[in-house]
Amino acid sequence: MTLSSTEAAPAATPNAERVDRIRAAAQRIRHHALNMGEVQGQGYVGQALGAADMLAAVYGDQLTFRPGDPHWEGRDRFLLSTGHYAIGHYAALAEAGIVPVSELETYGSDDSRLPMSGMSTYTPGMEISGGSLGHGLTIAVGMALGLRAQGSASRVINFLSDGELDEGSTWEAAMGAHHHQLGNLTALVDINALQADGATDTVLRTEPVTEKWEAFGWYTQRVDGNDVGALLAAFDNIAAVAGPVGRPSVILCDTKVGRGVPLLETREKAHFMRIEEHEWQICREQLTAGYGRTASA
Ligand SMILES: Cc1ncc(C[n+]2csc(CCOP(=O)(O)OP(=O)(O)O)c2C)c(N)n1
Ligand SMILES: [Mg+2]
Repeated sequence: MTLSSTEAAPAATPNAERVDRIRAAAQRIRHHALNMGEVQGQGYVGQALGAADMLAAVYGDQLTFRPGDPHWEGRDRFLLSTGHYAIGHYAALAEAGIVPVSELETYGSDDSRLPMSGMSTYTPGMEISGGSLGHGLTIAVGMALGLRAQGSASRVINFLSDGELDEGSTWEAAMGAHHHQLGNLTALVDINALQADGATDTVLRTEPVTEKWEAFGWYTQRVDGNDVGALLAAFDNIAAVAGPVGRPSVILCDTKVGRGVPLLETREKAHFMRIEEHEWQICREQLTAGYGRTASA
């Protein structure tokens, strides 16, 4: 892990039981995502598999919430900017007990509470409708500011993607968060090196991305987003410096699209995957065969 900002000493290594618990949750999130993807035969399955460790760490280790009362005022807020990642978010909401696991099979169907792009009016626990990219962090800044003004101890975590870093509004929000010293705000960026039109570095290069966030005044860490131990350690480092007033924090997470399913890790058209009928079972078997196994390993 690269610890870029200097004010926090690295926290102790997260204990094995905690890491194992979150890794197991991530594995279940991946299985849910495959099952949901099969309902449609296609979709943003690769992103769900890639971000499963981040989502498991957030819901299983970081957020305070009441599963049966998604609007509870004292909850932490998790904002999914990237509406197309909803499949992974629904899997995490099921894992968290906010959405019944049995409902996941309705994903993307007419009248389902789980549309293919995340909608706050449809789904319990979905704080925003984030499909129009570049708005999540702006909303998160407003929420963090509002919560602090109300004297709330709740934090705001915004999940965004590397493609969203192409949006000017993201950087306006980043500047605003630092200006207002939103120590209750964390951005979690999935850097999967991919966008709808191809590789991020060919569409619009965002690197050196760590230095950019640092220059905007954020407490910046960059980790392997498929390494649960590194993710938890990064959150622990934030906890050591966080407060209602202070630097906003960002965890830049390098992930692999399709992580855990070698068949999908090597797909050329990875943004929106078409998966053949006979391949779903292969995907499940590959996932079951070993967490952390990659196409190159
Ligand atoms: C404002 C806006 N512009 C364009 C789109 C179309 N769009 C949908 S997903 C996507 C790719 C965004 O990049 P990223 O989230 O990194 O893609 P992924 O990693 O999921 O392939 C784009 C451009 C959109 N949803 N919103
Ligand atoms: Mg991407």
